[in-house]
Amino acid sequence: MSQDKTPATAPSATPELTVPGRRRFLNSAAVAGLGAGLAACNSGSQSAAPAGAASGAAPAASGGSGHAGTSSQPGLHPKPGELDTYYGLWSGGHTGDVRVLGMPSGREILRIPCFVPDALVGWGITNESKKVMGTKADGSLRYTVGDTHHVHASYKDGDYDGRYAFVNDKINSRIARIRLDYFVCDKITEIPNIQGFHGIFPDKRDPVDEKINYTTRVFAGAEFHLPLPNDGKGMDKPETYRALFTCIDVETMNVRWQALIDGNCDLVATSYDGKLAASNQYNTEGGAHFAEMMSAERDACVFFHIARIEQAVKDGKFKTYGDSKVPVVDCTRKSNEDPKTALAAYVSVPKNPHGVNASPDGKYFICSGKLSPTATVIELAKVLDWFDGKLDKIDKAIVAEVELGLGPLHTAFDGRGNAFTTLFLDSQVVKWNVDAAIKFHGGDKTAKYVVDRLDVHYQPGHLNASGSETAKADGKWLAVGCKFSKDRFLPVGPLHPENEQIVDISGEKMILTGDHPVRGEPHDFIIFKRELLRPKQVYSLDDFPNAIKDPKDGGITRNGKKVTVKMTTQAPAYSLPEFTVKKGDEVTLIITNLDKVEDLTHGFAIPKFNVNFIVNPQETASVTFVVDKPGVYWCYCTHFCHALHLEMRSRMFVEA
Ligand code: RUQ
Ligand code: CUA
Ligand code: CA
Repeated sequence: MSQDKTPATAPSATPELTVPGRRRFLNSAAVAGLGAGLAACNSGSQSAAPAGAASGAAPAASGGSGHAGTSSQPGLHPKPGELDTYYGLWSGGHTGDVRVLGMPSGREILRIPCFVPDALVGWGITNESKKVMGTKADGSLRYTVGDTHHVHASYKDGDYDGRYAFVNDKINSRIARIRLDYFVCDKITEIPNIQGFHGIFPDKRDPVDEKINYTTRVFAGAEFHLPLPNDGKGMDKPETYRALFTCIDVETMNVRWQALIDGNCDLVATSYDGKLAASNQYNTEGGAHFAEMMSAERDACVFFHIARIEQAVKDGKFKTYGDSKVPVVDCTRKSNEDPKTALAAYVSVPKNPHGVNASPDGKYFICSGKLSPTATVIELAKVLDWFDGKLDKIDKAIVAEVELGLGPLHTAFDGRGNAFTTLFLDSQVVKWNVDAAIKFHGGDKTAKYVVDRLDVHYQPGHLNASGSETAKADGKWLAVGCKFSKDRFLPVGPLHPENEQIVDISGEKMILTGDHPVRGEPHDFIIFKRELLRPKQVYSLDDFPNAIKDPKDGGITRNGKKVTVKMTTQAPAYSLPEFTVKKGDEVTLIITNLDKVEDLTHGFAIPKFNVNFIVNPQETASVTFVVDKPGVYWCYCTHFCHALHLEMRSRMFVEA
């Protein structure tokens, strides 16, 4: 069965479109607006002529239509009661959250609110979550919008260690840390001096101390350049705007340092030896307008020598900007021409690259061309050679630059030497062999680097494979985040879900094995073996300094107009069946759930006062609100907990 065909029985919004026509239509729709920015295919291409460019058929595209469509691997559709074998952590985009998916089924298990309030759990309602999110002087939330793009987890010995995940907020330049024992966000840091915080990546070991074989830093790239400081002066001089690359400490979540660069930052990658971090740059032009950002034929991937940068900070060779105390070192081109002292190096990459991904063997970073139909393979040992004065030109670290197809964005790996790159404009994933590409680039024109092509539906952005960002890439499953789902799901009005497609990559050919819709608008994700996490289902009372350990310790205390109400829960009752306060009081309500049973979560809702939150087993949560209207208010449990869940109530009397 062709994956291109809408099944005859399915309703289609555009039944008149023939199959190749539809692909062409989508293609041209996606190209519109990129216009003249697209680089032409300009060197010998290898089965890499863009699909749909002439005939609508993809060359070497047997992956698109030749498969029976059945996977040889077990586990895509677990039977009822069966568990998935992998976790997936998905960014939620401008829903501001992180989603947990079971893989390979693609079933959504949890949403972890980070930057944006969440009504299910009371994120942004409880005092504890507001403290993480950040408040203004009046106690209200500083921000209620977010834009998460990239989720990555902490490492030990080149694999995930199950401690933390990190996610960026592009709108307000914040980074969130998620504890992977409880799947909750526990820290958010706002990064100074930047806008458009996009790429993020943890380091994988220490750049200096060999013994530290785990993540201690996270790096952040900023896309948008700004006047420094951004205080209203120099706004009309975009040529003086600058972007910064930032390093954050993972334990304190404080910003350690920033690096002033030329151009901007897009995605970020880190090396397995901890020595290098890099960011792709699409705007080396420093342009403030669309056309200016596409004027240069080549942009760059900027490499940071972490140990030297941190030595420069220690030596006091830095500046600060405005109110920020964060040390900023100089990583501009002009100040870093001597390799022996350089803090940064700019490797040239064709026109407006996007993703940069580290191969699991630790040897290469691969930059996807976006406006160029190419991927650029950079050998890290050679970058280090340049810093050591052993390589005369930094661009000699480029060991391959090969054509893949139109609109390459991101690359994943199978751990067997193959790379998988999304082609946004071609709506394909191309599987290619890195060693063969290096041979081809080195002059061996018989080297066949394209292994397979697979049509996906439609316009893929990120993709990732199981363990792809670790030394343990296992080459089993690939997920593809398709930005447009078009006709793949029942129509629901103008807003379409995205289409996450699951691909079996265990064999030579890619096999498309599943579609599932996701609520907008995930960007990136990671997939890893379930054994890597040991989540806890019940909190410890001691995790909460304000826990009420015994119902007898509950009750009301008053201090002027400030009233504290403490109660516990044990299904199906609150320890206080009623409590009395006065009009005008500022009430702080603290609830400890004393139930120890897994899955026994209670809610607490108070009508008319915008209070609703949950308390998980052995958790303590609190809210503070002002009671401005006398009357009886039935507080009730919102989270189904017991046969007598509806009876689980309390009364708040507000006296006039
Ligand atoms: S970016 S579609 Cu926000 Cu991750 Cu590449
Ligand atoms: Cu407690 Cu429902
Ligand atoms: Ca550019």
